[in-house]
Amino acid sequence: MESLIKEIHTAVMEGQSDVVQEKVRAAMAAGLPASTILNEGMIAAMGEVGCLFEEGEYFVPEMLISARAMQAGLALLKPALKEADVKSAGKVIVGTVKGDLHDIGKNLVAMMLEGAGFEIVDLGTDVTPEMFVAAVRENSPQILAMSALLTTTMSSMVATVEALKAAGLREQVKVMIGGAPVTEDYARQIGADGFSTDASRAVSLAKSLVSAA
Ligand code: B1M
Repeated sequence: MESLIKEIHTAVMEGQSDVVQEKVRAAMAAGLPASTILNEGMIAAMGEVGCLFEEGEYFVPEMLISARAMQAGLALLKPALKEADVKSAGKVIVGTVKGDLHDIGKNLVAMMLEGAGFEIVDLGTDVTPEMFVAAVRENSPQILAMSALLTTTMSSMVATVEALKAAGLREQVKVMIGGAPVTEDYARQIGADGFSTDASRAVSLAKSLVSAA
């Protein structure tokens, strides 16, 4: 039993989607709880991937491959997790802002957050402030996470924060932002609650925002 969890852990770290799926199936067939497979196998592995990335041992491609392997396993676990009603770490709306079609970083952030147990509502790319506001109203998330890769689209982040205020929703949701041109100063300027430089740090930020709420 324990060795299956170890094998899932290793396969996620090595980004072997097929092996992750094979071992997750075996672990479920052996009667291991979905929450154990998720927390001790996959989430723990993604946590380690995050540490290795921060230490410069892993780079974006390795992190992406691990995240994909984790998603492959998660797809098999999801029905069982719903049945077991495993507590979500929080709900996060994610999207790339209006006018911006870059989604690789945003997807990586979403995958890492999902790997850490957050429930993700991904609005995709080219998301207008109105679409973000509507999604916050509809889903009542703990966090709204916006990504921008272009200096010309960053202004949509402040427009979204203002739109949240105008809709009376700003106090109900924490706003985190990121993307290559985004800085901590900019986050402060526009009244966001947090900023992170990469997907791994986005997870620690999201956790701290939820626990501070
Ligand atoms: Co574009 N592009 N692009 N592009 N593109 C950049 C961003 C650019 C820097 C290239 C350059 O000129 N050197 C430049 C922007 C310049 C600027 O604004 N200062 C640029 C440009 C100009 C353009 C076009 C305007 C080009 C044109 O058509 N003339 C055009 C715009 C289209 C549009 O969006 N409307 C365009 C188009 C494209 C492609 C479609 C070809 C493609 C995108 C494909 C896709 O995403 N599906 C593309 C690509 C691939 C890039 C580069 C080469 C790579 C971006 C990437 O995916 N990086 C990029 C140059 C570069 O960054 N070196 C470039 C890998 C990814 C993992 O990193 O997205 O930074 P990143 O995400 C990181 C962090 O930023 C952070 O975590 C992630 C993982 O660690 N992060 C967050 C991101 N979001 C976060 C959110 C968070 C927290 C952290 O919390 C919410």
